[in-house]
Amino acid sequence: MKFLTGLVLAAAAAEAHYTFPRLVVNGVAEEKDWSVTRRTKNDQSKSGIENPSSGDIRCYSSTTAAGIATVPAGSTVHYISTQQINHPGPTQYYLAKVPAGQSAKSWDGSGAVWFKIATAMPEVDKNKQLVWPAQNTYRTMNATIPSSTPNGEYLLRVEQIALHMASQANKAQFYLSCSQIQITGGGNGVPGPLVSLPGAYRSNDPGIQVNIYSIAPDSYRPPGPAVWQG
Ligand SMILES: [Cu+2]
Repeated sequence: MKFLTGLVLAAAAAEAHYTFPRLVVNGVAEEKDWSVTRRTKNDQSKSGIENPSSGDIRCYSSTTAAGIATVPAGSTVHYISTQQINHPGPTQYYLAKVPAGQSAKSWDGSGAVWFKIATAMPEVDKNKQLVWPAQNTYRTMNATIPSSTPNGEYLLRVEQIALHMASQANKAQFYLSCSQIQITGGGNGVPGPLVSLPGAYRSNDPGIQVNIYSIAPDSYRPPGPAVWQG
C-alpha cells in the first residue's frame, strides 16, 4: 500500500512540472518542438531550477537549435507548455542581442546582455489566493516585442517562477526556455538596463524568497531589472 501511494505521489509531482518547447509568434507555433527553441536539460525530467545563481538560470544548459524564427518587432509571443502551468508565480521575458560576427545558432548569451521586456503581477482569485496571468493553462502569458527593438538576431528567454514553496530559501522553481530569433522591422531603441544571467538574481530577492500566502498582490516585486519600455 505504501509503495502504491509513493507511485501515485511521484506521478502527481511529475505532472506538476513543465517545459516550454515551442515558441508561438503572432499565433503561429514553431513547426515542431525544439526547432528554434533550445532543448533544455530538463526535457525529460521537467524539473525546475531552485538555485537562481546556477548557470542553468540562463538557458537551462540547453543544446542549440537548428533554426532561427523571424519575429517582426511589435509581435505578440508566447510559448506552449507541455503541462498545465499550475504553480503560482510570475512569467517574465528577456531578450539578448547576438554580438556582431556571432550567430543566434551558437551564441551562449554570456555577459551583461539581457534586458527584460515583460513581467506580470498577481491578482487575487475567488479562494483569496494569488494568481498570475496564464496560470493553470497550457501556455505562457503573452509578451510583446517592443516595436523600437533594433533589428538583428537575439536570444529570447521566457521564465515562469513557481512560488508555491518559496517561503523557504532556494525553494522557488524556475521553468524557462531560450529561442533563437531574428527581429525584423524594428527601430532605433536603446534597450536596457542590461544584466547577466546568472547574476541578475539572488536567492533571497524579495520576488524569489517570498511567502505568497501572506502578501498583498500589489506588494509582490518580480525579480530582476525594470522592464525596458521600448
Ligand atoms: Cu512542482
